[in-house]
Amino acid sequence: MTFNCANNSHAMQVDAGTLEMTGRHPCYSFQAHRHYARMHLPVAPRCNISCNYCNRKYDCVNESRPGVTSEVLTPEAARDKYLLVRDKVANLSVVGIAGPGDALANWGSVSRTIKLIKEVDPEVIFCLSTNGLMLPEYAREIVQLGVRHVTVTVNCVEPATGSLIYRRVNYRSRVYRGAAGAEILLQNQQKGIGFLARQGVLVKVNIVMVKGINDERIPEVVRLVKGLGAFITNIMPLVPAPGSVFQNFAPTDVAELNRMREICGHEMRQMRHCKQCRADAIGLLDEDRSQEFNAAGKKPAADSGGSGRERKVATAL
Ligand code: CLF
Ligand code: SF4
Repeated sequence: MTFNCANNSHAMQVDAGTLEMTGRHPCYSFQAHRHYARMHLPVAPRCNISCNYCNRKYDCVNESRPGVTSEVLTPEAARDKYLLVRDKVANLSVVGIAGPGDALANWGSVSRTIKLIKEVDPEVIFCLSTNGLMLPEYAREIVQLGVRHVTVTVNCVEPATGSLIYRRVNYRSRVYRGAAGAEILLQNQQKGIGFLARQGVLVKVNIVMVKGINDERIPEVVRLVKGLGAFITNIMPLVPAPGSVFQNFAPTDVAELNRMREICGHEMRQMRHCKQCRADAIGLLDEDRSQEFNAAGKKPAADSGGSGRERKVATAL
């Protein structure tokens, strides 16, 4: 049985099982976010690109508030933490992997984590967040593992704008800078989104709105990813990360953000309830309980000022 997602003129076929999962996914369904909890497992410390809004001392800004750092877990420790949390958090429906680096730059650990958790709980919904660089390599495996919800951050459609956002792209053991790197990244994002959508995966596209950089061209991004079969877009504010290239940029104006969501809402479904959660977030989107489950009861760093308590995250660059 399939469902025709008529909100997108590029109709996509979603099977009934995926649709049922989506009704319990707090990010993909506004209604679900009041009732269903997610937990993030921070098993992905490395990243393969350098975004100008990122400071790699912290979690991936493509999905998280800057200034938030998370512990890193091995796949086995992640499975054990999942079992502990499942017993204590009601309506835990989704296990997401959202950093603290890029999920696909750590695919060995990420895929092992998914397999280990599936062994103990075949019913849980898995969700991944990625910059999309490695999607052409891993999209098939993602589908084979049964992951039906993937977020890709796409900030622009062409390399010239990309060169203002991405400093470096580390791809197949070579470093590409400026527009050359952006071109590889954008092509891989687009290939990956198209492939996943054709396989019935619901792709959420995050877009970080940066005034003077990509803000005027966000409707083009939305049109492009709609054409590729994405399910929903999530236009997020820039929250300038201390120590990043964009640290002195103004935070995205809320009225301008809402106006852009409104404009793009005529094109396709918009997420408006994102909390830019941390890479080890646990609970309802409005009620983070991660500190309760932090290793050995240590208080995790959650400051925005780079106070020196940050954990140094391994990075590929
Ligand atoms: Fe996590 Fe992201 Fe999956 Fe949700 S979060 S990997 S899609 S389960 Fe949700 Fe958090 Fe916003 Fe992300 S509120 S930052 S959109
Ligand atoms: Fe930082 Fe990598 Fe995430 Fe970009 S994709 S915000 S560089 S962790």
